[in-house]
Amino acid sequence: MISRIDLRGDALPEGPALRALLPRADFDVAAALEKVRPICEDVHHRGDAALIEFAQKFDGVRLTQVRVPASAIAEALTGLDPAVREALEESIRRARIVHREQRRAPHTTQVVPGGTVTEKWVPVERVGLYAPGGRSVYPSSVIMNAVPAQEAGVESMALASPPQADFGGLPHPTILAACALLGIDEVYAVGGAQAVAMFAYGTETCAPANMVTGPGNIWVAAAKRYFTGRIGIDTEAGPTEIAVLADDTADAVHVASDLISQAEHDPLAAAVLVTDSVALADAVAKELEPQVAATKHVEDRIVPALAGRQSAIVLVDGLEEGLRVVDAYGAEHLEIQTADAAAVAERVKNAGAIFVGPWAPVSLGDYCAGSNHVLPTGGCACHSSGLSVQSFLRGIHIVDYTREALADVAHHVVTLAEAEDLPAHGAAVKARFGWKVPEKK
Ligand code: HSO
Ligand code: ZN
Repeated sequence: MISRIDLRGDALPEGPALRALLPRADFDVAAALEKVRPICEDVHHRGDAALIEFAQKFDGVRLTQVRVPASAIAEALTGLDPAVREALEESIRRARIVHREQRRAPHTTQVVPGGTVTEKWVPVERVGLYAPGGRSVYPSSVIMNAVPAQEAGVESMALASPPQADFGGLPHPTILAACALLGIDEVYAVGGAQAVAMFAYGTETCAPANMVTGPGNIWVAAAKRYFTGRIGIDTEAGPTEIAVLADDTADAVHVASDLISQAEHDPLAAAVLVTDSVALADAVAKELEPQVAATKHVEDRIVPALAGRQSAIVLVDGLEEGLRVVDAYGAEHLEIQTADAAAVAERVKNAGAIFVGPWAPVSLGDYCAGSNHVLPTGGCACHSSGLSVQSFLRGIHIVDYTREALADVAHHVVTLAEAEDLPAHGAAVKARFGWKVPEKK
């Protein structure tokens, strides 16, 4: 069901050449861009009327308004299974514990006597969260997006999720219930690229947002790319990935179940085992069969995900080579199932999140570890981080110099201005000292 890539024997190539040997899904956001452009521009020009038309066309739902009434949100919470409510509340509680500690205090640096630079942190004013519908109804993702934004101090937050024909044209009730638990009362029954456009441009009923976050399909990712530069985004969020770095101390049953757990998301999801143990590789490959047979979502997602070119068991000579492979891959989620797993995790440079040892499966992080599950995919872990309080903050430098401190450095400013052929820059300093460069001290 899963292919093998044997990298044993020869020395591993460097950087991009090593990356090229590793499996990865095609997720062509650029190709989708042309298709979302007219949708986004239609929302720009016709606002709510366009959103209502798209709901009919894409979701098969006849809407009279796009805003979800407060009563529907309250009813969704009343109707929520108490066990699900308790689990969501625990997930929120743990996420708050972690994200609260990510808040940043302003910091002042005394550069010279009389000259300071203070960095203050200001939350983004208004954020639009997207929650997918259809195959992926993830109230946990609402939590993972809302909690860091709230802990960052974002004042205005709205959520959009596709209208569901099965639920009277409202978003999925569990999504609405999660909103109620998080205190989000501005909710729109709008899905896909048009939801991103609604937040980017604003409509008659929805005020424009400064930033849009949240997972979605390729159309949502393409719309985020379309608006990059106009609004902030989290990541484009490609299909889920799990990589497991394991040696012969790992339990094949655990490794197989963790690979399947992320394959369950999407036929394009990636599951990659990197190991120096042929015995473990064989045991995991064997173990996949009964475990896959015993679960749901087999033919539509798990089998295509595990059998796809994005998934593989990668054989390496040893732990050092394994580390080089997982760093080259830069997985969204990386599990370390080796001897001395914590020390091995310390050495990893590229991963969205790292799960250490036998008792930290990725699914714990998906729901209840306190960590965030919105993580960079597609190798973006080499340059980006997962969602955090920091994602919703802007750092602003406040420059404060006295007359003396400016006089002290004025000659350098004037010299650099002349070197860049920008004499007016130098003049702005000279003007403050009778149009002369103050004497060097
Ligand atoms: N593993 C997904 C998040 C998720 N899992 C939501 C379950 N629900 C991407 O990190
Ligand atoms: Zn998951």
